[in-house]
Amino acid sequence: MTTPPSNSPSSARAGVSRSSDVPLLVRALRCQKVERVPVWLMRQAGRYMEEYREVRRKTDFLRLCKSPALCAEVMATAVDRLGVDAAIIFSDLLPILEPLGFELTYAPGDGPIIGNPLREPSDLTRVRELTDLAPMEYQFDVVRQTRRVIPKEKAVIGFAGAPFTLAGYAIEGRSSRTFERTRALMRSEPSLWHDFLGLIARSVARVVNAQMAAGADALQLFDSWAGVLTPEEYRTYVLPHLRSLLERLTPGIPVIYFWTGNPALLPLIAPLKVACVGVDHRVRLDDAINILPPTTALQGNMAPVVLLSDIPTIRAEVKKILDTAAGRPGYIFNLGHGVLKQTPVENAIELVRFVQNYRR
Ligand code: 1CP
Repeated sequence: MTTPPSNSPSSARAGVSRSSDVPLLVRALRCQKVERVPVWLMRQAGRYMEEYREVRRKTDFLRLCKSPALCAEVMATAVDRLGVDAAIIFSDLLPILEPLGFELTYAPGDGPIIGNPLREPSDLTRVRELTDLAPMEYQFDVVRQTRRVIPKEKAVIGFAGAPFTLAGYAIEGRSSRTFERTRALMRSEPSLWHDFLGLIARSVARVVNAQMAAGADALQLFDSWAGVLTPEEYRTYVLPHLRSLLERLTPGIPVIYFWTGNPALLPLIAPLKVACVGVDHRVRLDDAINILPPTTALQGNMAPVVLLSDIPTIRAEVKKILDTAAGRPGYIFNLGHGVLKQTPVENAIELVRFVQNYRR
């Protein structure tokens, strides 16, 4: 495959879709044939980048999330340095919990803390469904300002947490690797569980619809911790709420569903009505290609730890992934999960450049 210059008649003859109005990433999400594989990285703006650390020395994290001009600048700086094909808005999963009635802080080095986690049925009385979107207006402003500073051919991705992952933080009250309280509560208080997840799904749907209305080109729903669940837990306690969220989205929104950790969930995820499914590094890319319908795009797969090795190793890993995905319409290069804090920025830059220039 070669990359002819834009508007080349040969690309039109080859049936390559190249509408300059539609970002490359969005065309790949639609499984259209594209001139090259788009690439961006989860957590591409973050602690591994000196420019970000500089901003954080002056602003605490939650305040940063509520400063749209600064959020747009942080993401634009990362996009510019890396040369990636998409900007995800700079924000976080958890601020949406504030207008739902949760007290959120980020302790330095400790991650998010919820001061009043949901633990029993009476706690649900103080949880509010988000119907008035005014408290999230700063996030829609982040979308508008990011769209303004990012070149048109690059996509701006809005995002939110998926119901299970958001509920997990609201119930545990902090980061967890196992979500034991959350999984115990599903079983011991199923009606509380379903009421709470229904409320989250409706609230998130309103927020992400508003992100799209503010100018986002696509949406990523992060179910980062879904992999801690058994397939039965996922089917019974999570899928119905995920489907209800998806049904509430404005028709035509391209959604990327991101989850990690348990390849056994993939057959349950495959029938979801989303444009794209994230494939983390624990899933074999060729298995995902076989299991997902040909009309669903795929994103991801390189283990973030590869970026801690040397350039020849990184190139070899990227090549393996691109060769496996070659010919599959609708593949987006990304890591299986976020960029690690200790990643050398030069390695991330080289990765992006290599994906964009790779020819089989
Ligand atoms: O400066 C800092 O120390 C804050 C670190 C940080 C950053 C840079 C947090 C705290 N969030 C973010 C930004 C962020 N979070 C983005 C912006 C885009 C980007 O940098 O490219 C996005 C999309 C998220 C989403 C997010 N927040 C997720 C889903 C993605 C994932 O990694 O799975 C999750 C799980 C969170 C929760 C969160 N935010 C921050 C922390 C420390 C945590 C907890 C993670 C955990 O529980 O282990």
